[in-house]
Amino acid sequence: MWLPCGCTSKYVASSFARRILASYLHVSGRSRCNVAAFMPEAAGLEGVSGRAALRELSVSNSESFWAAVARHRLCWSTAFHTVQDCDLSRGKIKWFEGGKLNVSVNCLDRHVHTCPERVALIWERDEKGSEMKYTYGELLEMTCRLGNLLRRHGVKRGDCVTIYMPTCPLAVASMLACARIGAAHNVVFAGFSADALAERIRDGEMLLLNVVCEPAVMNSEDVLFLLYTSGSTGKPKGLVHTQAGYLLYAALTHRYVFSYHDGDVFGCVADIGWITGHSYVVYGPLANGATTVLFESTPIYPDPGRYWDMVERLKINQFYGAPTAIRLLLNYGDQWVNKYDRSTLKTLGSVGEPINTEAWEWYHRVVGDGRCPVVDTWWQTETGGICIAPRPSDPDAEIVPGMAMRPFFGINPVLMDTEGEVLTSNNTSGALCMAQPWPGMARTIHKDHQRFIDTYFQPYPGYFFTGDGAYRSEEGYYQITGRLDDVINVSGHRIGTAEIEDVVNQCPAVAESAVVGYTHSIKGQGVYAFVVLKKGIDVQEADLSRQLNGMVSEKIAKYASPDFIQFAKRLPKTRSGKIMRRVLRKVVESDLEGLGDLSTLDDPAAVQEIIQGHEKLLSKNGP
Ligand code: 6R9
Repeated sequence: MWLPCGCTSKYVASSFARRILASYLHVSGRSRCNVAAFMPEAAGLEGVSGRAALRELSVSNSESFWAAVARHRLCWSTAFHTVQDCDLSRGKIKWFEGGKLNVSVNCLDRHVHTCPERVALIWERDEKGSEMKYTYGELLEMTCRLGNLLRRHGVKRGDCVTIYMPTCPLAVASMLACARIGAAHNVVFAGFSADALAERIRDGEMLLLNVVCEPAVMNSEDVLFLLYTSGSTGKPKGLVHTQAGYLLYAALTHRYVFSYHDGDVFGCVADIGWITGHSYVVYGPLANGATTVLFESTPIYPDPGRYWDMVERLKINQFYGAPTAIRLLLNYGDQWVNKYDRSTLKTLGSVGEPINTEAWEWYHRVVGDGRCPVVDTWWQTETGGICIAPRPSDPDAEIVPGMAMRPFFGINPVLMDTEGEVLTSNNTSGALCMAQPWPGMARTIHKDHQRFIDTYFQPYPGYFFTGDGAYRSEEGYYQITGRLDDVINVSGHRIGTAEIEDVVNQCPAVAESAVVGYTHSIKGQGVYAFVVLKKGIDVQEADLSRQLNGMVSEKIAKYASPDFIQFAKRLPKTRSGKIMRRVLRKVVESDLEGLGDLSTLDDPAAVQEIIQGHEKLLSKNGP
């Protein structure tokens, strides 16, 4: 027997009555009414008179906050008895114990019950105009058939199923089918075309299978999935996420960071093999009953207008993409954007890397016509969902270009100095840590809990260490400065590589850049910049190098100006678009043996080009 998700008639009646009552009351009653409209379950929380108070309570009394949200937003078969049982110093994280639920029921059945004909997925296939739509009813049937298929093949609760499929409905149904029968999934990036794969799967016995598949009753802390991410050492880590806390956090962030409302079409163009695909293509949107887009093509196929053509055709309301794609498209000019009607867009999102000012401005001014908030969302595979983003905040609250800015509900960021002390003032930089647990965080590294503790909890005991550096502005806003291992120390001056890249990228001839440090006999570390030029740019490399050095000296400091500038056709990137600085560092240190795991690399040929370019530069300029 599945309990309804807090939306019992009793609840609706009482919150309705409260709202009516509040509208007749004084000012605090009015803002209480606003809070109720903003987040219904928050209306029952003591002392919450506005959004700022709600944010404060989510940190100061996080148990009450998360209990109310979990009761209201998830559909439980047994209610939880303990909100949280966490000890960050030991890497122990447990949420909603005693609770039982099924993630696929939360993502499908409950919406099928209320609106079976609502479109769950729009599959934007490689050929434009060939999109296919799947209703919640159809996705549930597909999921149940696959669940039965897996069971027939002996897959049991607690097993782990590796999914190697491109971003397509069958892949989503496979993830949900695992969740339905209680198996964990492990999605890896795939190269098959979806059609080729669908053909193979249709060939199997699928259509004969029953469309009813009894959902397994799962504990809150049973494993939902593992996802591999390559660490800075190059040895991939299988991060483990569990059922209730992850789903709740993905759903809540999806709803509030993007201001998603019922009936919106949500377009996150990430591959499902990346955590962004898990949380914001699949679990967050489906838990909220949204229509979510599965983007199976590339931003420049058949031309650089592809995204915006899709926005017009599918009437997308929220668009969520990566800075690397924005930088790429900016190169091709505004005409590819202006050709299409983008009036449905309400929020634009960015994820994966710091978004440089030029790309942010273009995204905001050209793509969003200057009227859509741009949310630069900071988070990680480890955090499960967005932790720092400009929204939610008051509708007219300022958004600073290229800044993630504000912590989400329940998130308590701190900056640490090199001695491991918490920095309390503003206008300061440090190592970004989280002082409190939240439901979406990873629970362990698959088969290596000690590595989990050593990596995330041991560097700053009692805190979760993100591995990123951040700056907190005078106003208290956060700006991510990049991975801490991407910090260079030149003659005792610590400088984030992202800071230098931001200046280099401001040069109109530059499409993108990557800066790394290398061992320098005098300065400790030297600065080495890889620069990719915009298409059709014809300049003398020596002249441009001088210009870039001048820009960095002027905007940052003389010591930050690159010792070497290598011009490259492209940079080695992960398939989610992150520049692999780890690989670039190894090339520059001439440690080709130590390149580490390259399995997440988008195109291995890019590394060979970089190695050759580096050798050429060295032979010209000496070591
Ligand atoms: C979601 C995702 C995590 C790392 C993270 C940080 C970088 C992500 C960012 C950002 C600056 C942003 N990162 N979003 N840096 N601004 N808005 O990307 O997960 O693949 O695990 O990478 O990506 O360095 O630590 P994942």
